[in-house]
Amino acid sequence: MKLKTFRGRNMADALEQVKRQFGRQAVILNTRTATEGGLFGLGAKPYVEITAAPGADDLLEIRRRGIQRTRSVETRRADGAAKMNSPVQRVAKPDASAPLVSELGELKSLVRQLVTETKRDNLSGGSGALCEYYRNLVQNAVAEEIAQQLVDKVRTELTPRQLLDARQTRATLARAVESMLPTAGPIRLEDAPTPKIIALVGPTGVGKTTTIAKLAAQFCLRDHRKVGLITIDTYRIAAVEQLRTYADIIDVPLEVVMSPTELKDAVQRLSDRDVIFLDTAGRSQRDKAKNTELKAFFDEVTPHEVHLVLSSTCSEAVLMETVQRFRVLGIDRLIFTKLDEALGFGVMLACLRKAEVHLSYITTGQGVPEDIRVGEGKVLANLILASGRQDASKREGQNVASGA
Ligand SMILES: Nc1nc2c(ncn2[C@@H]2O[C@H](COP(=O)(O)OP(=O)(O)O)[C@@H](O)[C@H]2O)c(=O)[nH]1
Ligand SMILES: [Mg+2]
Repeated sequence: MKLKTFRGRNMADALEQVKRQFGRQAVILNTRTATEGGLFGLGAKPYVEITAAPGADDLLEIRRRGIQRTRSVETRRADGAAKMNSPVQRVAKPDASAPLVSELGELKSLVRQLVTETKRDNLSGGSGALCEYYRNLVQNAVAEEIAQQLVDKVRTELTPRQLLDARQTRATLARAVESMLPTAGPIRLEDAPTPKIIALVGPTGVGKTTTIAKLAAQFCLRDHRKVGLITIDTYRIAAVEQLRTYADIIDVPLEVVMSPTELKDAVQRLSDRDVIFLDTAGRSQRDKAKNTELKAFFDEVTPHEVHLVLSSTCSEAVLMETVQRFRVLGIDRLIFTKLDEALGFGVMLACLRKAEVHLSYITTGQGVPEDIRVGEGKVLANLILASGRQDASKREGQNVASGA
């Protein structure tokens, strides 16, 4: 039996092709809806694929003529090279029972193939489009059990007919991912007495100082708010100089403090500011003693918000260990940096869910002040659903450009 796959813009188009080639008696064996091209599903073109066989008319015709089939049986040598056996000539008996047996054998193998494909689909999400999105999620470092939960949610929300619509399936999946992401929105100055004190904490080198420079520049230059900076990063001279350079460029006051009492005095001196960003020394997530020391500073001047800065290039295990170590400081928000260097965005989803802390910002490069944006669920969901592992900064750029 000849099987053929037809691809069309939609179901009607693909069916028309089947009818044209195999006639009205064609037997439809499988249909599949998928998409091709586009980024984040934007601009992706859906198509429908139908696998069909010639209909009963063709089979009767084959039987009427009697079959003179030549079959090639391919076997493999031990060295892996393919070897073609001599063709086996088989002449059909005049009563046509041989072709029937042969058709039956082929039907059996076809059913076996369909059963295997169905099993595989069930494991990874069901319909063609969902199955593909499941693979994207897992490739983007989303834990298999979360990916399964997400596709299950989509399957309960949509009817089988709606699941054939790739666009609708993707939009529903994106909403499901978004609903799993706890986000806090940007820093708001209206909900606390001024100056609002925002502390950034986190391991060494994750991008705390750079992120403070980005935030300070945005609040000062874009929002015209009075910004002050304090650093208690006294462990590395270079680190203070780094922040001083940014403070000079943005033209905001910087205070360097060595003790909790000095911190209190510095906040007093900056009491005319709308917002004070507090930079802290990079501490290893394993260095519990230093976190306790930092807590003494925070006990003296309780920050209104403590944002834990995490690098999105880290594994879920490292991120969760960091969250646990810094909990002693009272974490209110998470900031994910270096999305431009991340290999998969799924770890952020797992970390936000497990830590039960809301996301405030994401950063996407070393550029000050432009490479920062509010961590919106929609943006993250698009990144998490994106297919393949393309360059993250390009994907992020796409989102910014599209206003997503
Ligand atoms: N690629 C990339 N690099 C970043 C990002 N944010 C910060 N960095 C770089 O990471 C390095 C450490 O940053 P820094 O702010 O000094 O980290 P800190 O020790 O936590 O204060 C610097 O070279 C920054 O330019 C980001 O979003 N993407
Ligand atoms: Mg620093």
